[in-house]
Amino acid sequence: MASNPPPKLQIHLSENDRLQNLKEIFISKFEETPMFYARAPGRVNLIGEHIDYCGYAVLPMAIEQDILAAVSLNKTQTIQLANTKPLYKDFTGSAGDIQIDKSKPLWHYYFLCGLKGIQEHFNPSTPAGIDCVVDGTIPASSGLSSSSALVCCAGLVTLEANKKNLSKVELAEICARSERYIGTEGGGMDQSISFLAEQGTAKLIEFSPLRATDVKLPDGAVFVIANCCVEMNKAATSHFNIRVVECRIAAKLLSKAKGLEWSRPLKLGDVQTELGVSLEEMLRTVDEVLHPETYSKEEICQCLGITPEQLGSTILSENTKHVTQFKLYQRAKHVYSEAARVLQFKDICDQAPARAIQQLGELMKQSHVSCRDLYECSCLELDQLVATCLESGAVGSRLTGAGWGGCTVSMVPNDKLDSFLQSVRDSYYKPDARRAAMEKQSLFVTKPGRGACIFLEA
Ligand code: ADP
Ligand code: NG1
Repeated sequence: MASNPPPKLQIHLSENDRLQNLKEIFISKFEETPMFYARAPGRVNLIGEHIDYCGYAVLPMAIEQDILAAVSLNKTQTIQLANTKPLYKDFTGSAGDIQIDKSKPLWHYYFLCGLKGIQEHFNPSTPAGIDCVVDGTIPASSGLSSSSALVCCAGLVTLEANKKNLSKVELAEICARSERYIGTEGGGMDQSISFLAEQGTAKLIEFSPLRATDVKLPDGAVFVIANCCVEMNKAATSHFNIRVVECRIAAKLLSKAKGLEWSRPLKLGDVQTELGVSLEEMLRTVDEVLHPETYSKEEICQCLGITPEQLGSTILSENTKHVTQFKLYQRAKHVYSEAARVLQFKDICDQAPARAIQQLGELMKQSHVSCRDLYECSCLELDQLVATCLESGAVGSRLTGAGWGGCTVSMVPNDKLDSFLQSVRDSYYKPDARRAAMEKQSLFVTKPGRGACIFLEA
């Protein structure tokens, strides 16, 4: 399945109000009919946070909310982008000269990331000119991967516009790499699930090589997403890349202490693989090698026997060069324990014991505590919302996605769903006018949705 290209589905537009509406906007903008439509979904990560870029498996599912694009080709090799939301301004540029400015994450740069990734893969002598209107329903900067859905949609648009073929796995890998043009050093979970998702099942996503395995979620409970209503744009801040860098440094220190070759690019997952030990053993190694106090740049340089200039040029990224203190012990502890929780979550889903729902809920709770205390990627509002969800009847609740704002995901027994929703509304949304105004699109039940596809008008 995964080696197949994304499906091309014939669709009657009269049966789909959103596509019909997008078609009309496209016609009023470009005075012609779209040739095709592309769709890429957002995702909710059920467990496995901030470990994809360390090489560890994660467990997301696609959501119904997506990025949808109406597309036609032009003969002038121009990229013309418009958006149904006035917040996102029109863009025009040359298909032969793609520029992405890392210092300013404007929306069209995300589109250009996907486009550039596909162009670089095929290196066409005359890249297709593309006219495109984008319509998105994923709350932005909220941990549901609106940015990656946009990058994946743009990648798919560019593939189809240039009449090329790639498998879902190849597309996911290209889009994961090319989203990094925006400046964030993400791991690939979001692009992988956007292409590899299948309706009705969550997926265990593993890397190197990229593969997705079905995870059947237990009957008897549903997953509810709740947005804490604090936005956090990854590319506009350095929070995300600081964590990536802390993990990178921790991997080097652990490798060096264990006598491994540490000077090449290394992930925390590589250290475990090379040592050939269990995750539990890695947690003991962290206790043995790293200290909980923060590390200064000087201490890191001393441990590795490198100069501050070498640290800056080979380990730190552009927007982390200013950082002076690094927490390595806490970050490594989170990564290895979270990686173990993902595997336990999958095992429980596979074996479906009598108390599966309670056991999964417990793992979700532990994951949130680890994100909050060890990885420090939560915020007061997320913690408050997780507590509210648990008090309202969820068996498990945690932040989802990058964090520092955005959404929680909670596991709620079917028979408690109505009272849960009412209680979260009353406690978290209604008392605050801004939250109350956002409640409708902020609190919803979600089911595993399907992956990216092309629509053609029947
Ligand atoms: P997320 O966690 O949702 O991926 P990011 O902060 O990484 O959040 O990316 C959000 C950015 O993605 C927005 O600031 C915007 O530039 C882009 N984006 C999201 N949704 C849309 C949309 N519907 N149309 C255009 N751009 C969008
Ligand atoms: P979101 O939630 O989309 O910002 C980010 C990374 C993921 C992963 C999660 C944390 C990107 C594009 N996405 O997701 O790879 O590391 O944070 O688990 O950087």
